[in-house]
Amino acid sequence: MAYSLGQFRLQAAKSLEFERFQHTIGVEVLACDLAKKYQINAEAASLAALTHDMAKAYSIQEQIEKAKEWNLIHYPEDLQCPQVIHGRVAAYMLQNEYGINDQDILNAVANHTLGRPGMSPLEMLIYSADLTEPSRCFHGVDKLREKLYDDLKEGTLACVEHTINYLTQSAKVIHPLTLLTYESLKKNEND
Ligand code: DGI
Ligand code: FE
Ligand code: FE
Repeated sequence: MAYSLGQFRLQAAKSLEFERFQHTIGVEVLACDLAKKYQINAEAASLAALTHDMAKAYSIQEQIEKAKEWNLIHYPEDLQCPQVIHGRVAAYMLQNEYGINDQDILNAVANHTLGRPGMSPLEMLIYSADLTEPSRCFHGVDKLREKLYDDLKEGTLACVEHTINYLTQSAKVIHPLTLLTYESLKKNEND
């Protein structure tokens, strides 16, 4: 690997606001712990965790401009709620500026906000650790963490359910990928 985990950690410390950096380290700690439990590559989990929010070093307007330039806008909702595109922007940068070619890592970063149907274990891990890392403190977060330690897929489904409830209660647009992710995990549960 051309860039070490230490370099990505340092870059996160330098480029992100302090709270965002703390969150990033929280995602790494939880993702690595869960990776050990579920026999997922811990180095891949660390790398994805450390870089998942790297595009947040840019303003939302800059994220939109980069996403347009790099053809990363796939749904009208991407521009209606542009806070959902920073994962794809980060994955593009990882591949094209940092030479990361592990598709599973790139997918985990790209899909950490919305998920996608048929997520891999690493993608589920980063999606869920992002929502439940130690510094997140919303009502019900402990229960979500417990579920994640019981069963990665069911825990991830509970995380998507939580997000849908939160978005509904705050009358926000639910992105089609959020719903497709939910349906995919639910179907899988019933298979
Ligand atoms: O980047 P983080 O703050 O660590 O977390 P994130 O990447 O999961 O989410 C970024 C934002 O995206 C957060 O405010 C929730 C929002 N979001 C996630 N799914 C949807 C969504 N917003 C809308 N409108 N619709 C969605 O389906
Ligand atoms: Fe994010
Ligand atoms: Fe995050």
